[in-house]
Amino acid sequence: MSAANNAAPLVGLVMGSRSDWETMQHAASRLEALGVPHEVRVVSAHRTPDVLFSYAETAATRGLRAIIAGAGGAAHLPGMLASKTAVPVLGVPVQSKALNGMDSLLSIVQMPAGIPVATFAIGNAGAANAALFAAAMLANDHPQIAEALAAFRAKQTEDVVAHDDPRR
Ligand code: RP5
Repeated sequence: MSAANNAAPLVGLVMGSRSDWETMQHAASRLEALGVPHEVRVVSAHRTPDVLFSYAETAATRGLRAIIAGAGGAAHLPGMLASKTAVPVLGVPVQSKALNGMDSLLSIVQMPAGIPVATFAIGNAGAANAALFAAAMLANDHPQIAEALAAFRAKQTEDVVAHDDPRR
């Protein structure tokens, strides 16, 4: 277990089903790599609504500063969490089988005015970017996370520059 997971969690990474882990692991691995203390839970809006309420109601007092919520289909988890906590919610639309994640995307992004959910791309890219965004939100108050984020971006740039001929 890494230092990021031993410290009190700053980010809650939740998903509607264990089946979402295949996607949401891409958020977890980024948080891990950046040293962002986080926890991971399955919290279903429709199968465990009481758990959802309790998770959201205790999020701020437990020290969470962001919640990354992934869900697919009629993806009401991020919006319901946001309605029960002032902790910022970052929604990740999981790619559904039936509609390729368009259902998830529209369910999460189309929040009526008043309860915002920051919405990311469908699938793995959205999960990864939600983690990077959460790290950026924390960077001002946590210099080690700021450094890790800067190093990640610098390496990403170097990798592109070092392999700028796609034939090689
Ligand atoms: C949603 O329903 C979950 O977020 C998941 O993406 C989708 C399917 O869930 P399972 O039937 O695989 O548990 O609640």
